[in-house]
Amino acid sequence: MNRPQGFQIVDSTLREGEQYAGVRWTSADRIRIARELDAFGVQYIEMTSPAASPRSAADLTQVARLGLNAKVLTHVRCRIDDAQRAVAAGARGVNLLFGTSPLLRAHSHGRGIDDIIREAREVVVWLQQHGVEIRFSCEDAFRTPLKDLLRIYQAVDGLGVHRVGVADTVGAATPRDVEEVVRAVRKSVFCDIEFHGHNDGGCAIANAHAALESGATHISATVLGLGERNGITALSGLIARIWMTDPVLLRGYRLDRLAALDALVSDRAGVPIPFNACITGPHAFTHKAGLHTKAVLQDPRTYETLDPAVFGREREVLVAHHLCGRHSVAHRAEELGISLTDAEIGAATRELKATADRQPVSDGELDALLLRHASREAVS
Ligand code: HCA
Ligand code: CU
Repeated sequence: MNRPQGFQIVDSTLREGEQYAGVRWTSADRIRIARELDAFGVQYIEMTSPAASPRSAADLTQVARLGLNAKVLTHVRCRIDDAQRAVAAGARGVNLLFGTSPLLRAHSHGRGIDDIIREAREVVVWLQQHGVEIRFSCEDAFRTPLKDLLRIYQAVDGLGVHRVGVADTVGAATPRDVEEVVRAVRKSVFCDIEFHGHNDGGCAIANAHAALESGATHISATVLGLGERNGITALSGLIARIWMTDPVLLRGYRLDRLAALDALVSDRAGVPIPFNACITGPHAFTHKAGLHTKAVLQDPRTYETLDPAVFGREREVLVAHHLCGRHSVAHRAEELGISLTDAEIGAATRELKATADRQPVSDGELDALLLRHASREAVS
């Protein structure tokens, strides 16, 4: 397995993200999200097709004119009229897609593989005359026979597209499937390779990482993983995953802005940050059980592979509960400037556990309990 040498993020919060049920970005949302994505450091911002609605077209133009570092792309059907609208709206690049699996060919557009290649050629050649970056993606690539898939990719690679896209549209691929297909594509084309993976089987982040390890150069992701059904690779999950194995690849990003980006999108989408979101989940750096807190208080690396400080987040050690241990209790006493003997810490811990078994204990109640144990000693 070769370590990836580099990669680029194609953020699709403003395209795939708005396919999540209930999401409806306003023009102001799109601009704010685009600016925040740019500040974080994504290389590409993919926006909904201008063919989708008048507002989609106008907002694409507005975001394309913001002068961001990120290249503003739009995602369109592989049709001349869509491509014309994309160029007219001012997109710097066009992400084309064509359904290639037997199911989509039968029920979505009725084309054969030769038709797909012919129509792709027409659109790609037209776009080349207009100087935009071109990506061609096979929708439902993992349910497309590999020989059909490679034939299409080789054809568009031969035309000179910048990237091909490999899409796990139904979220059914495993990391092994991704490895097999992306490696085969890597051997068949010269251009860059983008991976886009849905999360129906819970593998979206793992699959994106497998794609990188197998030769993909671009990963499609959205903030919070927003997308059709239960979404796609979440940006924060992708970043966490890469940080653990190839942190040098994250040099160019403002990792300390990730939490603010997730918070902005959560607020604008009306979707809470999932409790299990990597890095940005509300308790992603909270330690609770006594065994954990004891070790973390000595050296956080015992139970943390991500350093919260890198991501502008803070570590939290929970004490006021029945799973507490004497070390976390002693630590809290120390924070309060209360000095307790070992025996007092033991007694305070026992009382805390017994109380927490009966009812929730607030932080204030915990502190009062510790003060009581200290004053017992002072009195006696
Ligand atoms: C969709 C399209 C897409 C496109 C991905 C891509 C998918 O079905 O809405 O262009 O690479 O998942 O196939 O999001
Ligand atoms: Cu998708």
